[in-house]
Amino acid sequence: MRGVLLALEGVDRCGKTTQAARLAETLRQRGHTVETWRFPDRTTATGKLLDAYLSRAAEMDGRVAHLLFSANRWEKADQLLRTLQRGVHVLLDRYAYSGVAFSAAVNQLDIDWCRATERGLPAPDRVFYLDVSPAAAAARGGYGGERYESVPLQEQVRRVFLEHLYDAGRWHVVPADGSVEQVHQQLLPLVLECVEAAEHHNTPVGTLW
Ligand code: NYM
Ligand code: MG
Repeated sequence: MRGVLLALEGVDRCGKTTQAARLAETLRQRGHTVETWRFPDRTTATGKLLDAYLSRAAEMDGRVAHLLFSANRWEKADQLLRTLQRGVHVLLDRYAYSGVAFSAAVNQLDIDWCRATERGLPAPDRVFYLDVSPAAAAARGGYGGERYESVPLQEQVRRVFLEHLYDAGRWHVVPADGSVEQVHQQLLPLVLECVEAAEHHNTPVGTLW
């Protein structure tokens, strides 16, 4: 049986990284094989350019940044499919939805143009949108260091996620202003349901969009 592909999405500081680690730990305790992957992957050649862009060490046209974020996913797509085929579940800490939401909201790029570069990527079986209010996210540690980390921009990003990318068939919007443990307790049954369902029917991995 292939692994399931699950994406955690949301604005900056919504708790995706923390929740991905907690979910992976809980799934492993229950005997599942899980990997967490994060995008952008800052270790690759494109990732290093993106890290410089995000930390403001480099300036870049918004379209160029968008294409690099997209390339940063495409260069891992085959490896992602092979990992799923080995029966490993993959939790994605951001994916193509962040790619479209940030580029469209922050650099005012056309949404269809932004979506086009993601078309054909492996599609997550489920997307968990961690819905934190931008003001609560801003109050969490470390906010403000990178490009895009301001309350008005994050509000626009949230709007693109929920008004343009939300897909009722695939997305769960999980309120995320609560504690790590409260959010984990909301996410866990939803994630377990996907993982356990996958053990019964082996549908092929879909593609975006
Ligand atoms: N980001 C992330 C994008 O603008 N496009 C993308 O495709 C992805 C995956 O990068 N502010 C933005 C969102 C974040 C920033 O992400 C870095 P993180 O999860 O803080 O490392
Ligand atoms: Mg960040």
